[in-house]
Amino acid sequence: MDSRITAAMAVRGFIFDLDGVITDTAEFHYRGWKRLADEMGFPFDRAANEQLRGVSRRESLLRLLGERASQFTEDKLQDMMTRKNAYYLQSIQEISPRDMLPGARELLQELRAAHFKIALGSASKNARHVLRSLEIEKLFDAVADGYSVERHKPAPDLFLFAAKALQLAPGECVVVEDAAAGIEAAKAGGFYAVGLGPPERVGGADAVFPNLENVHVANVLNALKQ
Ligand code: B16
Ligand code: MG
Repeated sequence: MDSRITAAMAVRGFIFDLDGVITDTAEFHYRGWKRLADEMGFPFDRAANEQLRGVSRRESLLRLLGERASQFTEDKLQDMMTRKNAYYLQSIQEISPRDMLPGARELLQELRAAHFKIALGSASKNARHVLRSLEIEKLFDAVADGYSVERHKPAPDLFLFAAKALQLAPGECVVVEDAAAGIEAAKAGGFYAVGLGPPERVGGADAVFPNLENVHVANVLNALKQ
């Protein structure tokens, strides 16, 4: 039997990224960074924000600052991250179960009903807070977030942490991601990767969908066999 077919049949768990997959907190991250950049007098726009998709808070700040980063002490960098996070937390106060991206809740529920194990694999330190606001904490067997590992995406560490928590091997798990750094992390760790978004961004995945709308377990497993 073709090795890809055998492997897709071996899938026992799913690891979901949060921002851009389950809910769209990207806009709130953008507004937080934009407010900080405006206050500091740094240029920042939506195009620059695309470079921050899926990367950690610290790496986001370093990318935003570019060559300016070396002018700042560690204390000042920490201060800027704290300020941005305060703006972000203010803006996500209103998040509710209505803010799930189309198809996400349905797929999570279908996976649970079919007894797949489910983990979160998000770079965010606010991930648990967001899961609670969306009222979906109970759908996850494990949570890997911004506190779980030192090395962030594109390193595979976060997804390896999630797989271990699920007691599964990487080859038994599908990672669902919207960021190029996340796809790179999944492939580096030996996971199946499902990319959500344009192929220019997530084309390195084993299967690509525009988003999770009308995506069922069977669609994912069949796409992995292609
Ligand atoms: P925080 P994900 C990522 O979430 C976001 O996409 C990214 O923009 C953000 O900088 C990162 O979390 C860290 O978030 O500041 O809340 O710790 O896509 O990995 O779910
Ligand atoms: Mg993401």
